[in-house]
Amino acid sequence: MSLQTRTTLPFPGQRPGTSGLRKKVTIFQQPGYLENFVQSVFDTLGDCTGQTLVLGGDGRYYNRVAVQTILRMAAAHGYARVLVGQGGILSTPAVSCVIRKYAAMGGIVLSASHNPGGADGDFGIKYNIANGGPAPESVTEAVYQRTTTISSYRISDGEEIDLSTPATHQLEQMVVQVIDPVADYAELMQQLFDFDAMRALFASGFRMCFDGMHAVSGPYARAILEGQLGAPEGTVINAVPLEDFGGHHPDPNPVNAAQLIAIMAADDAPDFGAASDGDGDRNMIVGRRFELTPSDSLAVLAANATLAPGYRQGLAGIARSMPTSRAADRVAAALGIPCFETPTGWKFFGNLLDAGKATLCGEESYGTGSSHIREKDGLWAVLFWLNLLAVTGKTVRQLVDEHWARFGRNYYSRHDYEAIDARAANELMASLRIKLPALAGRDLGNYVVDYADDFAYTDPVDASVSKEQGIRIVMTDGSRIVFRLSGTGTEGATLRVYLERYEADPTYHHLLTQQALAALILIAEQVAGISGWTGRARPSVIT
Ligand code: VG1
Ligand code: CO
Repeated sequence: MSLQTRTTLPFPGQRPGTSGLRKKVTIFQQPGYLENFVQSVFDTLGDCTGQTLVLGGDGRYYNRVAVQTILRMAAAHGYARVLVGQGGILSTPAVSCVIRKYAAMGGIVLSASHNPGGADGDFGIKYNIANGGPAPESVTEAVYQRTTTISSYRISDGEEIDLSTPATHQLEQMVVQVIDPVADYAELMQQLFDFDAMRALFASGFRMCFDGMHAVSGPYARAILEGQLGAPEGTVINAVPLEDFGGHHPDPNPVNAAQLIAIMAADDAPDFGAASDGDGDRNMIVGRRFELTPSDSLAVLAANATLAPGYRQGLAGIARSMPTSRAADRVAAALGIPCFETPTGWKFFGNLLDAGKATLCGEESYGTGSSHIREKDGLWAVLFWLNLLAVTGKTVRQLVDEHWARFGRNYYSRHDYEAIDARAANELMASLRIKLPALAGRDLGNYVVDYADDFAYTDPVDASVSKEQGIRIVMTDGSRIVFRLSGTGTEGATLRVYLERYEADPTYHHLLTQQALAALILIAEQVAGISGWTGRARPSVIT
């Protein structure tokens, strides 16, 4: 066994997006591609001698190969110890939990999250820092710069490590500790939620369906819901992680989790439904014949947070990404706590959580989380809801109806135009940017524009500035249209159009969402010329 330095040439385009570097598997399979990126991460970090690294992924195709490569590279960089999930598996929230619990220097998550997997699908890699959260832009940008000049990487030529059972191995001077991927995470959940109340709920005959989407959360959900809370076997469907997620998009929204939606719409539907994504950090909450937006989910959790033991002392603040609906802002105002508005991507919540300024965070893209870790957390959100259902004895629909009656309803929808021509997408955004200064005060349909801008964020903790984070057109009644380009896709560009309208009057709280937003949808098309630029008459996904 020996350490080697191998020469390499830079690959173009290794700039991390909203959440790490995501590319087609075939791109990652090019010799040196993964190694270059990992070496650039290690070079950016500096001295790793004696440190602990956490390593795991969502089990998608190429996960097993990448884990072995990264172990051999870590051994060549002086790490004292790598904690790696059994089988190379760790959900994104579990990585965050383990980094924090064992005071690791950081972790590497192998996932392309909600993107499809398999040999023709996507792969991804992301570095998380010592607080357990995604590296901030300053780090990801430095990594990218390093990838453009890299000329060699260091690696051990040691043997493949057996990851099939929890055990300790030696690789060069480094200890490889294969850990149970679920145990630490499950222990954290027990500290936050009322497991007795949830056990009693299941014992009373309460029925639930959790869709693991053949992704990483299946084993976590089985261990906690079926194993610890006594939910009947079969509560978790599609529970076995597969390298290609069974050919589906592991994206928990009503379009991609159609099986769960059908189960929850049936006459004999269970009381509660939920799904998570590829790497286990997203959640979709579904009531019986009732779909809930993630923005509303965040607001309801915030309004009822003190019902869960881990949040009994109340919330310091709430943070949401800019395109997320402003339902949570109304709760924050009622609670007398601040509500922060950040750019899209969980990395922007890290500083607010570390500084104790925010306790709950959420994104409209089925992401919810809290200060318990530094990633969004799918199963955590599901358990939070279960805890609320257990202690209130109410249904999802009742809790949400009561919430709207008290705070009003923020009708909300996101329209995605996926895999469109990247140049056309950029031109659409550029032409929209030019129009912004002239929009304020103008009539658009029955709306009057209050202001229109390109969202820029100054981090309240470290004063770092992030520009061009989404174009927003805000009406005088608080309704909004937001346009942004996705930073996680791997084919062409994806345009996201976010639509929001506030309705205070309970008589109008049960309209069909797309109808309630029809006037704004029309305005979005007229202002941005979406069909002209994209050649698409309608979005490919509506959530
Ligand atoms: C999307 C979502 C964003 C989320 C990101 C990563 O990014 O919109 O809210 O944080 O995915 O989530 P984008 O740039 O495509 O809009 V995950 O679960 O894919 O790590
Ligand atoms: Co994810």
